[in-house]
Amino acid sequence: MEQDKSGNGKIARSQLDPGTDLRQAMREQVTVVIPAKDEAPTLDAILGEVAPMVREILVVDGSSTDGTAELARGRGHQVLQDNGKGKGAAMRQAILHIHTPITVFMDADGSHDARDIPALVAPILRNEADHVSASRLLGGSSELHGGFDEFLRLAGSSFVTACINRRFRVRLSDSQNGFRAIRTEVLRSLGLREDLTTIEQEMIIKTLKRGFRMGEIPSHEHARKSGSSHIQVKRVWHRYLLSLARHLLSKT
Ligand SMILES: Nc1nc2c(ncn2[C@@H]2O[C@H](COP(=O)(O)OP(=O)(O)O)[C@@H](O)[C@H]2O)c(=O)[nH]1
Ligand SMILES: [Mg+2]
Repeated sequence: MEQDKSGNGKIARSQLDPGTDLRQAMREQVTVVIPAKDEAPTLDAILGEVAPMVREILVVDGSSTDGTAELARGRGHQVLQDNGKGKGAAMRQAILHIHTPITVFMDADGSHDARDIPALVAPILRNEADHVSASRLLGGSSELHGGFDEFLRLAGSSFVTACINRRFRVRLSDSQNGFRAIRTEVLRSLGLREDLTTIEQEMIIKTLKRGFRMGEIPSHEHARKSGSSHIQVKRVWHRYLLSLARHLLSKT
């Protein structure tokens, strides 16, 4: 575990071989929130893999028409309907429904590897971090390279990360991944406002601004296993810059 204590937040990097205690603590203390919009082809396998690892799974459905919500309910998981404003709004809606000390956010398209959840949660359980982000830059990505869209995403993400690092004197590598673990009380204290996927950078900025400890672990991002991304980078890139400026400059 490396730690950089030079800024407001500490950077914790860890790759952990989870022991029995960690597995037990996860079954008692972790809720996994999965925002899902038309992800039935991949959701079933994810639920099957994640359910034995954690206390609860909460699926936030984006008015799916492919049976996503029915599938999750059929497996006995709580399903919330989002308000149609976007993934960030869907994640915010889940916050009041979490009853465990640790929350993990994970996508439903097969990009995130459930086997990395223990490593995400471990630094929090060891009290070395309050919020741990999975990094595609440390763990590699099968989605972030190759075309112009990918180039835009990677360049934009790196720019945002560099701004955050400069502002808080930290050394994060990935500011945009949706795969993260956070203490639920910290999550509630952030006062999140973003409706889109801009919520990922908002969560990191507000964590650091409030002096909480930010960590990262390497995690490979797999290619989406079915369907296509809900994000059209060319249409929303300016929202990331506006959100970045707003949260870096504002006092809250
Ligand atoms: N509930 C809900 N989930 C969404 C919405 N938009 C995207 N998602 C989910 O958020 C996750 C990430 O979305 P995705 O399209 O894969 O974005 P990308 O990984 O950045 O290309 C997936 O599980 C989506 O189903 C939305 O408006 N509402
Ligand atoms: Mg995806």
